[in-house]
Amino acid sequence: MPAPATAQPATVSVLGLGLMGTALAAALLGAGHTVTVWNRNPARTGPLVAQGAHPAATPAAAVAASDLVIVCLLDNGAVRDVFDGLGDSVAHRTVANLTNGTPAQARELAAWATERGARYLDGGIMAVPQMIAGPHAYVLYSGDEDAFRAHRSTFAALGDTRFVGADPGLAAVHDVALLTGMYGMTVGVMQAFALARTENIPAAELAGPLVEWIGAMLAGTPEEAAAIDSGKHLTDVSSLTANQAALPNLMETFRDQGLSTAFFEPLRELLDRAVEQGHGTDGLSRLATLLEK
Ligand code: FVH
Repeated sequence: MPAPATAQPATVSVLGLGLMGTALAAALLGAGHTVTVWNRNPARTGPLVAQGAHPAATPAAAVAASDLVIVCLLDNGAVRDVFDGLGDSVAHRTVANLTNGTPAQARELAAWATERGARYLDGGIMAVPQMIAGPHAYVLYSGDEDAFRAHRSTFAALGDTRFVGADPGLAAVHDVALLTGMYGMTVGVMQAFALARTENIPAAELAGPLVEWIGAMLAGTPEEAAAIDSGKHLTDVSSLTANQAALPNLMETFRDQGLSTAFFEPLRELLDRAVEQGHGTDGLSRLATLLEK
């Protein structure tokens, strides 16, 4: 269901004005909403107040000012600290907590909010601050679906809106899964740059080929997903036995160049175990089934 094209002006409070909270508040102001802001260090409210935001002296005052309260703090420990000081101000409000956290934390915060008469949404922001309100930003939401629908046109000021389920933990599950893919890619790319440096190859020279190669490999992700969902890991692309044979060459190269091989160890352990268990002719999708403890 697409979000409404235009939003009625809403009252929104933003708790937390770090890099991301500041971008969220600025986007809401830019969309014409009435925005109240609070930050632990009040100096950070200045630029937003200059853009038309209303400063709140306390989190409770910020919550009292708006129907919708967007929270974006460092972590959910900070959120819990702030929530503990809210008292009854949170009743009848919708709280959208876009702080990065775990599914268990989201469920616990949802229970806390619901007990106090609030509607709770948890969220995962799939963007860096500079992307907020741009075409590639989106935010995952889970929790109270009626609250999501009621405020969806306001959320649309931040980026695309994606509701992933009524279980408040689901946005965090999706968020953590997507971040896991990102960190895997980022760490791999940094390893590639580290290797290039040992031969004085400028990082810039490797950037284009990395984008081209990783992009080509990522294009196979839907096939990998279909293999995992169906349990049919047989492939004519690249067997685990072939990957197991190639990995020592990568590790030896890093060793020879004076670099750590730690990055490769988890992959080596998985490949060895997969082949040992008789999955040598399977594709890499098999590895996703071998992580359960
Ligand atoms: N920045 C990004 O690219 C990513 C994109 C994806 C989503 N993440 C998550 O967003 C949360 C906030 O990230 P941030 O980049 O805004 O972080 P900071 O700039 O470091 O700002 C942190 C704010 O949290 C406040 N804060 C910290 N501890 C407490 C506390 N105990 N009580 C109250 N507020 C607290 C801090 O306040 P202050 O230091 O200015 O007083 C900032 O407002 C985060 O979950 C990312 O994972 C961002």
